[in-house]
Amino acid sequence: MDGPKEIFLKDYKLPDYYFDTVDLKFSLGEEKTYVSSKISVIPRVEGSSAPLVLNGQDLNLVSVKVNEKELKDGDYLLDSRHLTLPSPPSGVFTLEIVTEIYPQKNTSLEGLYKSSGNFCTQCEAEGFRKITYYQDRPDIMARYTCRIEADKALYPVLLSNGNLIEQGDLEDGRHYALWEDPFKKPCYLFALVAGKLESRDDSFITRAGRKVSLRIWTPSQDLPKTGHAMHSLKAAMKWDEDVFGLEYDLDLFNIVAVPDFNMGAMENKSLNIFNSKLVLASPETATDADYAAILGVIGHEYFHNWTGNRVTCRDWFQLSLKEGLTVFRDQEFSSDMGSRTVKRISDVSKLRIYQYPQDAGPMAHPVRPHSYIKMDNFYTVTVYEKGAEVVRMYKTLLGSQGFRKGMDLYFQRHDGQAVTCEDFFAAMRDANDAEFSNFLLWYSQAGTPTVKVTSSYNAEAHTFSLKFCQEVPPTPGQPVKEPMFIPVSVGLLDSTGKDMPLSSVHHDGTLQSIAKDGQPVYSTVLRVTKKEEEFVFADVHERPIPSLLRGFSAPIRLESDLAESDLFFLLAHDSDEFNRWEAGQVLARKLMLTLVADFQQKKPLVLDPKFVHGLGSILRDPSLDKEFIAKAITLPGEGEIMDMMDVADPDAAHAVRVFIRKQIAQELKGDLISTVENNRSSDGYVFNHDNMARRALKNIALAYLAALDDPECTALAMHEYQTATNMTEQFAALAAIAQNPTKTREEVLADFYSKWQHDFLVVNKWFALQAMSNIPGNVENVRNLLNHPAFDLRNPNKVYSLIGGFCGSPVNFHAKDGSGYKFLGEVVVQLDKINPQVASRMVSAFSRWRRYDGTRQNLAKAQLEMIMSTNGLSENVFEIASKSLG
Ligand code: 0A1
Ligand code: ZN
Repeated sequence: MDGPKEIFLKDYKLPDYYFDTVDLKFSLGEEKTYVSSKISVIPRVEGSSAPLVLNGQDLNLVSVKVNEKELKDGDYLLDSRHLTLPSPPSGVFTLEIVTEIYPQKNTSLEGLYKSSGNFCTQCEAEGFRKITYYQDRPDIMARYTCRIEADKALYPVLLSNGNLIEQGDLEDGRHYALWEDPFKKPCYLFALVAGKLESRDDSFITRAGRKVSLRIWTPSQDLPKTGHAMHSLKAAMKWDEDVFGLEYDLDLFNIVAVPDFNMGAMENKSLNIFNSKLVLASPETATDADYAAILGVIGHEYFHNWTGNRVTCRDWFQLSLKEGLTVFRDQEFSSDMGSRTVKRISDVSKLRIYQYPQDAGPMAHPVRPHSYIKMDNFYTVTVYEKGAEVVRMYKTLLGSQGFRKGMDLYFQRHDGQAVTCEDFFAAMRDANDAEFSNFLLWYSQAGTPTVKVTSSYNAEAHTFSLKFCQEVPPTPGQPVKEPMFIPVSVGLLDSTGKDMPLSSVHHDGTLQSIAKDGQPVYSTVLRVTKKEEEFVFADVHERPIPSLLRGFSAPIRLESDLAESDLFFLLAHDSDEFNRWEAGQVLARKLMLTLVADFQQKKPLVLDPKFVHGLGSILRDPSLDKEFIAKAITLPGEGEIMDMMDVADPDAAHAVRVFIRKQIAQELKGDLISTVENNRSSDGYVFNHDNMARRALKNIALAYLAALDDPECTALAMHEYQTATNMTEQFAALAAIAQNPTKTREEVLADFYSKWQHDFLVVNKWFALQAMSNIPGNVENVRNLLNHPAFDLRNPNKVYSLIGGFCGSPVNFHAKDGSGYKFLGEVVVQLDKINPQVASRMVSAFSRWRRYDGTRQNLAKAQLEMIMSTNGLSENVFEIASKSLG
């Protein structure tokens, strides 16, 4: 067998053949399934006789016909990955292929597979080739019909993309449905579902007055839990009309929830398939975080109808064209439905916790990668979240209206096409007559830029200078970088904490006016484009405190020369709420790093009272949003602190975090207790900002208190657990109690399981909570949970909860005896045989092994080597493991 092949962006070639129409027929069976496809093929260049190469994997070829004539063995070439017609007819021709497949044995969950007895598909990125031989690439856009035939009693519901145009009964208890999708699409957007499902039905009237039927399909017992998903869908449809002028384009929109799914959800044209976790919710079983995730992901998949489906990607390197843009759109949607500041804080935290480490490790890749072995490995936080930051920067630079003009032009130019990131850039530029060509570096250079800022005030000249110096670190394959185009949003605070009016700035030898229409502005976006650059504000009548990178205007690491007192000042006064939070985080990170050094030198740990005082005033400030307070009093995680150390020390980072939490709990105990008491639910669960904010604040206060592990606080946590009427508060109380290795912990965990064992989504939370625990020696407990009757390696959600959760524990995954690494190594090998995509996500936990001390390095490296030496390793795991070692 050939070794895994790397595919490069620079090798992209237009296809030799296009497909115009594709008629699919599925005959679904328990033993085998037949798939027939009839494709009208059009050569790109008239008269071309280039070979036609089709992708195929794990298929049994039954027959191939060209222009209705069956081909014999020698007329085509077949290998384990391709079916090639060496000399197809010149001109337009018809190609008919029949394959036999075995969905019931498909544990990879790509292609056609079974989940809880129902058939469903997952074709992105390259799963369609597991259904039939095809040019499995997104620039092949065709019009599809799909006829599904199956046993009527077992599979009463038959769904595919587009409109249902015919259905009826057949012999032997079978029936069929014929679907037609009027829109051209790439095969990754094809979907089929067949099963015993029922739907919650609703409708949406578009702004043009068209009625769209909305259906959410689940097994009947889950239907009551689909109300929030339906509400989210309708809100998303309305929002896209209001904000982007984008209307839904068919008369039917289906969502199907399945329990076995590798990712969150999939935007197949008019037939979105979702991981059940992102559809099903009730106050008793789902937390506020689940409700928020459902809102965001329902929005995300719906928004793909325009950004992804109507305009799609030319090739998989362009993935961020649809994903970065659609994440940006779902972030904005969620912001508009809740609190903009809190949403921004959550998104930036996610970027810092997951994307920055990726950008600094062996898997670092640009938002548009240059190469891949398995595309599945590039559905990453870089492509999604950093990609969304890149889209956000267009908006920051061009303003809301300019951004909208760019979007309009993008659709005007490219509706129905498969395009590139340059096409998006060009639409933004041309719609605004903008000049920002080196902005494209955001797509091609990996690594998080570091920007150092030094400030100085000239009291005589009344000028205030900001000097920027940027550095983009080397990443695999990119040793030297060019300076990036970085929008830095800035405001200047006066000594009372108010924003100063900004009138003009000296830059590049010219004095530029900032004021708009003669009116002063209070925040401006500086365009930092060089390695070193200075901006000098004029007419600044007192020494200001600069508020830099407001709203996190670029995905960079900012290092400023602000003094501790300046940060406390910003924390108390900045009109940019994001930066208030950020000032607190900068202070916390500095403090934690100092204490880590003390811990390593075995010095006694002492907490700076100014810090506790700062948190205390935030906690007590009635003018602040409660969810903002909850975010502001949450300490950076161990990961973020380890990220800032030369050699990551999980034990020190964890010990320091625990120490600070206990200290804060001790010193603010009275305030924290009243926070819990004053924020209990008075009536039923409502999913809106005020109620979520109240619960968030109550829950964090309880978590602090329970860290003290004293009888009073444990009793309080027990009381909250027992009296909770919703999962948000019940689970938070359980988690609070479970911090400490006590008998109460064991009892409450057992109680929770016995209450919820019938609900697999709740049981997954229970697995995750135990897996993530930092209780010493937890590896053994997690190992035992692998054999728990509710656990199953074939279900990705369970793996993400238990194995993924475990890898998030600084103490146990990184246990110095190597027991955590050994556990993960063994699981990855086992899992790879079942589901390579999920296995490769798990193996990524090893990728930053070089960040740790020598002992840990050797132990982790040994596991990676063991994995690499495994027979029959998948390409997915091979790519991550080999790049991690390389
Ligand atoms: N396009 C989907 C996510 C998705 C990607 C890959 C998958 O299989 C490898 C499945 C789903 C989204 O962005 O929602
Ligand atoms: Zn997406």
